[in-house]
Amino acid sequence: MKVAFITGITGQDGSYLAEYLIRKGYIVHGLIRRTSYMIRTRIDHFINWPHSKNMFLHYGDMTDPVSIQNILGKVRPDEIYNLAAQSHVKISYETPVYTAETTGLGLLYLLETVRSLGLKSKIYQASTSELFSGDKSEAPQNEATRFHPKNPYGVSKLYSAEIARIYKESYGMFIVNGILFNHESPRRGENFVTRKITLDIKKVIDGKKDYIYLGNLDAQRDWGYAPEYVEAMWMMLQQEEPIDLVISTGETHSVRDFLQEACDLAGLDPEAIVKIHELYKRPNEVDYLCGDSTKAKTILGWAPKVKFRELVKIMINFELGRSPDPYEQIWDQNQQENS
Ligand code: NAP
Ligand code: F7E
Repeated sequence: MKVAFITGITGQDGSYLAEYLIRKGYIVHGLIRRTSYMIRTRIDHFINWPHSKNMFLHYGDMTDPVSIQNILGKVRPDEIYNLAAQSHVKISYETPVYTAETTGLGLLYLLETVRSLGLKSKIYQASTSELFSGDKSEAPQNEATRFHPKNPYGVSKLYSAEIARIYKESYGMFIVNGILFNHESPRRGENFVTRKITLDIKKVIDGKKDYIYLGNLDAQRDWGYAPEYVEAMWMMLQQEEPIDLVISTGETHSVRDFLQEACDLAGLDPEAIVKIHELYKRPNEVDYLCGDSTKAKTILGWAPKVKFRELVKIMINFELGRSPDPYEQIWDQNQQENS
């Protein structure tokens, strides 16, 4: 049985990835943080901690190298997925140092530990389309597009992407940067724009809120479905060589488009329920992201099934209690098609 270690296991991607790997027969170890209120909603349904036979959780923190050393020394994983991050762009302006430590330096602690212990673990680093400038003239963005981050989160991710490359080239370690564009799901954090919209639509329908307050509706994003993106993470670690790849849908839509589509599905008029508030605007914006995943299609055979309209439908239908999150069906379909 292969052993995987996931940082960020309580997050959107970490929770799907853990389920995906357990279904594949892995033993999964995850890093969790001490919190005053023990709530791990995204993983509660499939773990029976601490009694589960193939799933283990360890207390630690990406800013505490001792905790990383102790865990990796015990677990000695075949595969490491570094998904832990302060991942909110707007909040990275308010906590720039913490963001740099967790999202940037955290990977360095991990890489140094793997190197000094002499582990042969393959390492996946959660890189991002926030490495790009978002200038429309540079789209569609691919592996050759220049990096020019616009915010403290993006530059922290640039540090981790570059230190990953440096350790790969200097020490011959297997480390890949998955340059993933935005990916969403019913498990998306509640203050990212897609989930905020779908959650607030439900609150408006239930009479718990009169308005949805949003920031810049003109930003354009390439939004995919998170369960398909964790499949790409796993595929990248099954290759003979570590190759950095862009993972995206190739379609781009504005926040306004997402809002309109979600409201249409819920039978609401966005004009009547949305107000713009400065609080949700950023000091600088990444205007236009649209990824080109041709290389991932060629090397991994990966291509997303769920595009924009289907994604909005999945999120709204889940929020309004119309249908469950279909991630297991999508994984089964993709597996059948790939075998
Ligand atoms: P998420 O939902 O915000 O999850 C972040 C995870 O990191 C959580 O498990 C969180 O733990 C953990 N974490 C945060 N700070 C930590 C620290 N100091 N020590 C240990 N754990 C810490 O993020 P996501 O959407 O799943 O994204 C996964 C990764 O992919 C992130 O690195 C993100 O930056 C990157 N990424 C995401 C996207 C996207 O569209 N989702 C696109 C490209 C790249 P708690 O639960 O305790 O807070
Ligand atoms: O914003 C605009 C906002 O916070 C999307 C992270 O997973 O993807 C994510 O970063 C757009 C931006 O995601 C609100 O200005 C308008 O243009 O959902 P978001 P993000 O900043 O694109 C990348 C790939 C990552 O790597 C990150 O970790 O929506 N927007 N009004 C708003 N955004 C938020 N959050 N809230 C609003 O009210």
